[in-house]
Amino acid sequence: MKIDIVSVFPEYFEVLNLSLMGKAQSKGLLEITAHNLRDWTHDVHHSVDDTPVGGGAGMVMKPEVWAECLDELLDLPAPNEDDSPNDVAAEDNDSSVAAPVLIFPNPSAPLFTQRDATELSHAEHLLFGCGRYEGYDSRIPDYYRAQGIDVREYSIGDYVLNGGEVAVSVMLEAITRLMPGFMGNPDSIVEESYTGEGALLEHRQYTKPAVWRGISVPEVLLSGDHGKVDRFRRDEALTRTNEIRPDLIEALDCKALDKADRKTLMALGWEVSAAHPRRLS
Ligand code: 6GU
Repeated sequence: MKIDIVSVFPEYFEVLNLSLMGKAQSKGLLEITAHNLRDWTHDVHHSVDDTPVGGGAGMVMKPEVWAECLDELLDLPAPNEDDSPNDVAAEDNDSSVAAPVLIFPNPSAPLFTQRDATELSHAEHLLFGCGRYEGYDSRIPDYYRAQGIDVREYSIGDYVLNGGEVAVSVMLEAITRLMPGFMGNPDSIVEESYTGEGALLEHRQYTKPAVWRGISVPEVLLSGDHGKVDRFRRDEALTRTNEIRPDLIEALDCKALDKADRKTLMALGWEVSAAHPRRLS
């Protein structure tokens, strides 16, 4: 997977040379390049932002600098300035070549989820554009969408960061660990929270010793009865999800629940005979 990142702080992405992400790069699984947006400026101050049209606080990233950069990294011809703005539809849309996905972190965009991470883990080329200041001119994503590029804007949560850099490293970690060959033990991603059909929070984990500072691990985990252990963990996942993220219970497919799941959910106050569980209040 080829990954290009554009930022005014490309040094930030040196963290991607560490740990599993660094290993994946030396194995040739990932090829990450962080570019400095200011390399595409022409003025002495290397300015990338300007005041917002319509007034207001802060600065907005200029479309011209971004476009010079993105045209080059996406291998698109720079348009003729006299082209009608309505003629921007994709010329040859050859979907057989590795189509790049252009991603802009944006706190006002839809949430980035495990589903997005899974989908993007199959892409061959990702290009991230990190905004700073009050954001980027909205015509940038609009323009590249009109060129036939797959453009995504994502937020990573309901809080505000100073720029997209942290969000890009979060998204990249979630995406790349799902690539075949990335993890030493691929089984460890199968059972995790937020994956698979019924997304539940994971059960609690314990290691040895069985009693530590007077606190015992649950007895059933020592029983050696795999059926009982699986059931205990599944019930714990359902119980914890009910407490912490009832929205994930509401999203479950009742048809995918076994008899014991239904019994546990009913005991927790859910009705399970419709398509999705419904809370009995
Ligand atoms: Cl993607 N960007 C910024 N600046 N803040 C955020 C975010 C993104 N997601 C949550 N907060």
